[in-house]
Amino acid sequence: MLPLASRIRDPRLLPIADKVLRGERLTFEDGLLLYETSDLTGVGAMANQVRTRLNGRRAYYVLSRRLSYTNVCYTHCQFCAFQAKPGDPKAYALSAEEIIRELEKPETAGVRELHMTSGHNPKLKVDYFEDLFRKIKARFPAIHLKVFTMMELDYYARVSGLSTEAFLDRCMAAGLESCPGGGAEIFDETLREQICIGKKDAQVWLDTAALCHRKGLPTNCTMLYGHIEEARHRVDHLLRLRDLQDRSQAAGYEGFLAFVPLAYQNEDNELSAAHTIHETTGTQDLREIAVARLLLDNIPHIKAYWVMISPGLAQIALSYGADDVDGTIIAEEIAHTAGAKTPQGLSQGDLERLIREAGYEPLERDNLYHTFEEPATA
Ligand code: V47
Repeated sequence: MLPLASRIRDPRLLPIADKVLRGERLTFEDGLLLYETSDLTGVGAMANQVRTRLNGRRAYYVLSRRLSYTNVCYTHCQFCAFQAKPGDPKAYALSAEEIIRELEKPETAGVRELHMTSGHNPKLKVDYFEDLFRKIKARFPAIHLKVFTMMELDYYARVSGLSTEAFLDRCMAAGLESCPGGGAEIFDETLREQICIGKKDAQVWLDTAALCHRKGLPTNCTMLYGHIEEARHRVDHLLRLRDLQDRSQAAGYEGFLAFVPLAYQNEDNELSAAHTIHETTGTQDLREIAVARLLLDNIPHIKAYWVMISPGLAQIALSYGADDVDGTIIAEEIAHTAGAKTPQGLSQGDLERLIREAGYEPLERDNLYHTFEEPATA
């Protein structure tokens, strides 16, 4: 392979390339330059260097099912097209029995990860979740329960009259095994007041993630980009995640497993009605993946979330720092109500073909990145 420096066109990137080769940590200013430079292929080459060091030619995916138990939400996120207020004809909350029936459908056979996030619905309290998790685990013991954004944990603990720790203890005893990374949006407090009115501040998200890590519950992390934020907000967001991961790992916990950049979907939501916000472009999406791989030196996996950036771009993202394409998903709603044009799910065969054709080795994983020798019988 050509030396890294020969693939860099913007000379300002050369000191960053030296740091990348030496495995040195990048700074806030480095992050700004990675966003500012027009040399995207140079940024991608550096990210690919790190990706190869950490994950070789491996590209992970999981047989997963996405499900939202309610769309009723008392917070007011301007970017969200999924939420419904009580009394809205489209408002719903699923019972445990309805969720089990959904999971019994043939298309869900073989699924290893159930990823559930939803609105903030004050009618759902800790006993609802305990009952739901126990019933799912009794019927499908092999399914890993990945549930609650950090904001949901904080909210559902409060409406249950419990501390977040007590709420987590009860949910973990009932079967909760990890948490997805949603709800982080963008940490900058001024922006949060504009895009997620009524949502708790960034520190609540970070403190709740730290608590999950201390309790041995792995989580993912995300960043919503491509709306009204600027490069400095994104660098700030990524470095706050890196700081927390440092603290979790220093204390001996696994912490964040994966970072997922979430490309803003701009239809049917108040944020895009109030501002002119274009769909994110391919270069913007690739740059997010690459910058994340370079700045988040302590988070093992970076996901190319095909639902929001398209399966085709997810293939290319594998050479820009990503090592995971998320999963089969089956029935995605949050991005699709906000205009995503991608399929609602992909088959295991589709994911393997996408990965192989991009030149990588597809590896089916479980939620904790253990892999399987034999393909699962779906
Ligand atoms: O929490 C809401 C965001 C999240 C929009 O952890 C939007 O493995 C873009 O968290 N445009 C849900 N984003 C998705 C999510 C996720 C996805 C894939 C993998 C993982 C993981 C987590 O999507 C929400 C919110 O932060 N969101 N509306 C929108 N219009």
